[in-house]
Amino acid sequence: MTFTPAPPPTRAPDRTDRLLAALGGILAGCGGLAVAALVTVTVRPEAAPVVAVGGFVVDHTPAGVKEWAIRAFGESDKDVLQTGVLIVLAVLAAGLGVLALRHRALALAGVGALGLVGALAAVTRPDSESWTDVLPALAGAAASAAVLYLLTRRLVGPPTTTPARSRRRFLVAGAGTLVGAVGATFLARSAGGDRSANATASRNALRLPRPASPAPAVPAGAQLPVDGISPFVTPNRDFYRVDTALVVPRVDADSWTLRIHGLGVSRELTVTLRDLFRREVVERDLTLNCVSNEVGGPYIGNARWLGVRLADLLREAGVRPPSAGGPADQLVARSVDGMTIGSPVETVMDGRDALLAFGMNGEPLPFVHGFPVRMLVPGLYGYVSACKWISSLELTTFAAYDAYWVPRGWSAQAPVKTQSRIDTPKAYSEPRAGTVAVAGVAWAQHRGVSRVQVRVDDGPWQDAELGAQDSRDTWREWVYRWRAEPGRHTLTARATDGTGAVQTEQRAGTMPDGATGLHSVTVTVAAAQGGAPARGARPGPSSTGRR
Ligand SMILES: Nc1nc2c(c(=O)[nH]1)N[C@H]1C(S)=C(S)[C@@H](COP(=O)(O)O)O[C@H]1N2
Ligand SMILES: [Mo]
Repeated sequence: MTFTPAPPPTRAPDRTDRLLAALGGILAGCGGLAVAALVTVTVRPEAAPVVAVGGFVVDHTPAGVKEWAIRAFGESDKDVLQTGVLIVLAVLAAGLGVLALRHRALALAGVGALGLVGALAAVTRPDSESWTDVLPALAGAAASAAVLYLLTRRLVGPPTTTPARSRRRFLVAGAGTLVGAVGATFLARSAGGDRSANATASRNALRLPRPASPAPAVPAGAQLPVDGISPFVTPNRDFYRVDTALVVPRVDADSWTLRIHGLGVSRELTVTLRDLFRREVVERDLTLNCVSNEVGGPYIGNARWLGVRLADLLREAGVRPPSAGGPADQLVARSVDGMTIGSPVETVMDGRDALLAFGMNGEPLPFVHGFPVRMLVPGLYGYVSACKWISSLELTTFAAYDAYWVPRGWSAQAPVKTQSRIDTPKAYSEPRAGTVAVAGVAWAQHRGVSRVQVRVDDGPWQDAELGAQDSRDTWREWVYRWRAEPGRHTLTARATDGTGAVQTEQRAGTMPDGATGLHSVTVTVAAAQGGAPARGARPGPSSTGRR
């Protein structure tokens, strides 16, 4: 009689195994992302899988959803997006972990598929210039698959070990993975900082040239002495930021060039920053605003810019505007991150101060605002004029080429619409009865603002006092001294531009070429002498105590 061993007892995975397997999937994902981060350091920050997939999502999100996201999340929209990508990834990773319990090969194939998605996203980004952009995602997927394999093998096998022992071994390996992933991520962070050191050093070392054509001093009366009104010049740190860049491009000023080419260019030009510094440098105050700004919204700022006249450079390249027989009617600016922004050649060359700017409020452009050089055209919304991190200018036609936002539903041409905003009092505030300064800003770049009026409830339009006009390319402050009576009141403002056209009260959304309508705020005026808040006061610390 021979002794045959009994078949090994196979243990069906239970709830705890599945939970641990899901955790294992997530740990494998963390390990993969950490390895991807390390490899990213040797490629470029934009090739990081989460960044690349996030960029793909940005480019393919329907316009309506994007507008909603900007409204809901404001300038943190990018963090929200990346967090969203990470959450989706975590859910998929947990699922693959559970799948690996029974169908390990299938789960590993799933990890590979995720790696391919990341790699494809990275290498198809418009700014991708090398196949090496696939490396972070592929290396990450390989690492992730290895971790998943090792962890699940500990969890389900070998059958001779007790469940408690396999789980202990799993947890030890899992903790090791986590420590390794965190360490690798920190390492990648610090090494990544070194990579952009050149750009930072080039910005720190930059000495801006003196303007041959300085901007006149801001007139004394441009800034009204009213509490709560926008500062006439927006400090750089408060200047709004709108762009699609999930990683802020860090361009080395010393190796930056701009190429001017295309239809009707008789002398193609490539200029360096030093070349621009040697040209006639001009300084101008210009107000920039975003087409996505809702009536009363925050996406507008006014700064003192230093740069060169774009029209001069174009003329040097032999470009003629359409009115002088030039064949190109669109100037397409391209940035290092692949953004394309189209402006009418006629507008850029009509004598206004269209700039290639390298200075902002006395310092080199901040990285987020386009260092080393950006474009600005007074009178046009940012998405059709203000290309940051600019790398080339191509002359073409509107018929032949749609810039980035055009197939996404925005107009190819978009001059700024006349608008006014009430900065103070704030909506739902409770000013005291008596004289209340109702004040804000109004803008109609390149046409100027000639009048601002305020209406209280359904009353007549009353003229506001205007701050001094700096230039017709800047916004203008205004104040209306209101004799406020107790109760609930709605204040509305409207501007008239330099051509005499009154801001329309017709409401329109931001899409496709800028919002219209009048900004209103509702306030509740409290009685003058410290008494009870007026009826209708909003529930708040001052009124809840009385109920
Ligand atoms: N490269 C690049 N340039 C860009 C954008 C962008 O997404 N990428 N956004 C444009 C838009 S929509 C606006 S409103 C302005 C905003 O400039 P700011 O961020 O300096 O305020 O930049 C413009 N230039
Ligand atoms: Mo914008």
